[in-house]
Amino acid sequence: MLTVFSEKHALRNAKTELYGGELVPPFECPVRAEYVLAHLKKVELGKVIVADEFGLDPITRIHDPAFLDFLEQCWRDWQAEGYRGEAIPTVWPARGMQQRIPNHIGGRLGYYAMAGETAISNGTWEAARASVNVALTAQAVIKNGASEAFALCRPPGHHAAGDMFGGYCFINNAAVSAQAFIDQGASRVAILDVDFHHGNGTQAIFYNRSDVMFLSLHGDPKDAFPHFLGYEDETGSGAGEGFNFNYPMSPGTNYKTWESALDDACKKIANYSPDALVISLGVDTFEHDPISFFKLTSDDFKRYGATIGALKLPTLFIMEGGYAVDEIGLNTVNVLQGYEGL
Ligand code: Q9C
Ligand code: ZN
Repeated sequence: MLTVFSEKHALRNAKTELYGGELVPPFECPVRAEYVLAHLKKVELGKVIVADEFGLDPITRIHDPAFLDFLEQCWRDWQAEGYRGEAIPTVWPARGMQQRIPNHIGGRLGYYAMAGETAISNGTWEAARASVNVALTAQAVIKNGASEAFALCRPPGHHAAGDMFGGYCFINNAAVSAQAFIDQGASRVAILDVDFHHGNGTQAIFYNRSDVMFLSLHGDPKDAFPHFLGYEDETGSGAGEGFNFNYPMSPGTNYKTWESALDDACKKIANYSPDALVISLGVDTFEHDPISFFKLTSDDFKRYGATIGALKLPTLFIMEGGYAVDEIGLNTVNVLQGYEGL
């Protein structure tokens, strides 16, 4: 399988994440991508190519231009205030409050943020742009006839909505790629999100559409981030009714339970008969992930890769989460090798 990569991922190198009331080194860190790259080279998964530049047009098909301007300018505006730390929101337009976009960077941060753990700092915008270019390059490989490709994206994307960042995500790489398939003539695209966390951004983006089906297997929002989306009764709205499927699962969920959800999701995908399948591939379902509560083993990743491969659809794998960095290479590549029947 071909991999697309960009060294510019390393520009996303925040020093702080707000976690448990402390500022800690971010779980979503540069070595994640380096370890995945090292492991796929070690097992000779296939060629690695560098991302092309796609510009803003495919991104604005999904994201609000004012939101993109905010991401681009945020660090500069934050520094201009004279603040000494990284840009972290501390105020939100909560229930009963105005949904107007303020001038002050502190207000704009809160307006566009879905959560407070994700600091914006120097290079964040450039890395997020490189990440979506990685996804779009891999998407083009499939459009040009390949049956699969792996976009080694970093930073991840699935928590980012049209005008919202957070959960370590800024630009929704999976959504931009799915939209690119549609814009290039696909009638239907399915996005299967196997990251531990619910793909709230991707769900929100396609919630009222029937041309992009969204299915997510994740920690029950009652117990897991992002807490405020991802329930089973969220099935789509308007034209999108019946094209959104959530599989929330409890703390301690093992492969047997997780696999039944995957099998059900795969049946729905097969019935939908999409022109392309996008996998939001997070490996934070791993038993030793530091911030998650599923119990998948490294071998389980190979097993479910094979299940996805059995769909026999053009498949674009997009890297999302996974924070057990020592095993992130093995677990990610196991999915890709399982898919290839290895
Ligand atoms: N106690 C992705 O995997 N913090 N984002 C959760 C857990 C945010 C995860 C706190 C987790 C975001 C792409
Ligand atoms: Zn995740």
